[in-house]
Amino acid sequence: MREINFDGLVGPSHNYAGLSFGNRASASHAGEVSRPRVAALQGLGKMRRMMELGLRQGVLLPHERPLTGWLRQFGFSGTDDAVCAAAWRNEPGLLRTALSASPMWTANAATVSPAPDTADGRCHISAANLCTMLHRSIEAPETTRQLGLLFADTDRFALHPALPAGIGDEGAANMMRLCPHHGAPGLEILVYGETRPDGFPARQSRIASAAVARRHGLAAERTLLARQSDAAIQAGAFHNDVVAVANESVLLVHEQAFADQGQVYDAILRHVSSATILEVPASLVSLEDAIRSYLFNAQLITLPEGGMALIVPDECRRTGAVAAWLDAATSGNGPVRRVESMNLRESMQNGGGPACLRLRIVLDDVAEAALDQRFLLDEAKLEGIATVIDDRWPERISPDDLGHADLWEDCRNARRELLDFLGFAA
Ligand code: SUG
Repeated sequence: MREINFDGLVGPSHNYAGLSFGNRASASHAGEVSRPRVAALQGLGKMRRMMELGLRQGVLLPHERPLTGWLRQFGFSGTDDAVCAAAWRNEPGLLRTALSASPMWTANAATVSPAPDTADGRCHISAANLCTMLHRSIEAPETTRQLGLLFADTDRFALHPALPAGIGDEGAANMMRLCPHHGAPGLEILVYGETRPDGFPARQSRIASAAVARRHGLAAERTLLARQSDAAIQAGAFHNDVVAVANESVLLVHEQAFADQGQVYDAILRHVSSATILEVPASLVSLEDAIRSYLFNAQLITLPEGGMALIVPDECRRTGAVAAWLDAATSGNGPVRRVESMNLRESMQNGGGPACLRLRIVLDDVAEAALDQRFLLDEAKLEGIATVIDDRWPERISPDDLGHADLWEDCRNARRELLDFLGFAA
């Protein structure tokens, strides 16, 4: 079995509206000018690199923006442009919400339990409701539609709808899977948080994590519900994947990621006795540096030739303590053979690193063949997507542009052309 990453293609409306309370990057870049074309090409560059490294790569599609149907629920009526114009005049925050390109962060699209972990031997997928942030709560219907196409084969896949709103579920960003190798039954660690009064919100609730485990038919002895530390949430780790990442038998984790760090390590070592836990102490890398650099939002991948690579954002090299830790970690005989830095600055400025941009799925050949192949990439599709981005994605979006009909039209046309190219009717 192997892992396939499905990256969210950065949509043409990518902008900095500061919509995500508790996400420090989103807050600090609010009001800046975004560069959607560069952003999408940066994301595509990561997909290309993964393919060069010998991994299978897929893509999930940008959602319709502005999401006029959603705005109509607030009493705005008329043509699509009239709806957007009235929203901009009366409730600009709603139009900003309806223009968010946040579906790019597909680690939040769903939680995936591969077939070896589940009672019925199918791969189970739960779409996330993302109900804590308004702009992300509008994603689930379109995400569910795309996942329904991708995983249409019900002999291999079971797709569960998003949980009811009010019970925060933010998907795979809050799940880690530890196993001797991808195809073996894994220990699934579902990480939740608890909201403190006056603090940043915890976006994954314990009830949601427990529900996902039940729905997916996970064995109790291979399931751990672990609580995120308050310190991590308050430092800006709004998802667990900002302070920890796992791949097969390796966990890379900050010392202050969990409320009970020992409980997590014991469970891992009980399940995979040969596991390697690379704990980064706060004395070497503070939570602040971890969150600024997004060290733990790396993609830790198994290379086809053996060994693992860590795909980190460029910001890691520019954060002294993190760069030093990376050099030390790769100089010895550890499991991480190499580190590659990627420039994902446009997404990073909204709090989305390499791991946020991908949904990982472990599959065998038969299940892979059962996927809707339109979502899988090859060289020709990469080229074609790059051409559509070059031709159609806006070069820049300033905060005022969000209220202009030209931008709405450009976003609709850009997405339509991409969907046409990939064989999806808009
Ligand atoms: O949900 N940023 C996203 C970043 C998601 C990162 N995902 C993972 N850690 N897996 C969020 O906070 C910013 C949008 C804005 O401010 O316009 C935003 O939604």
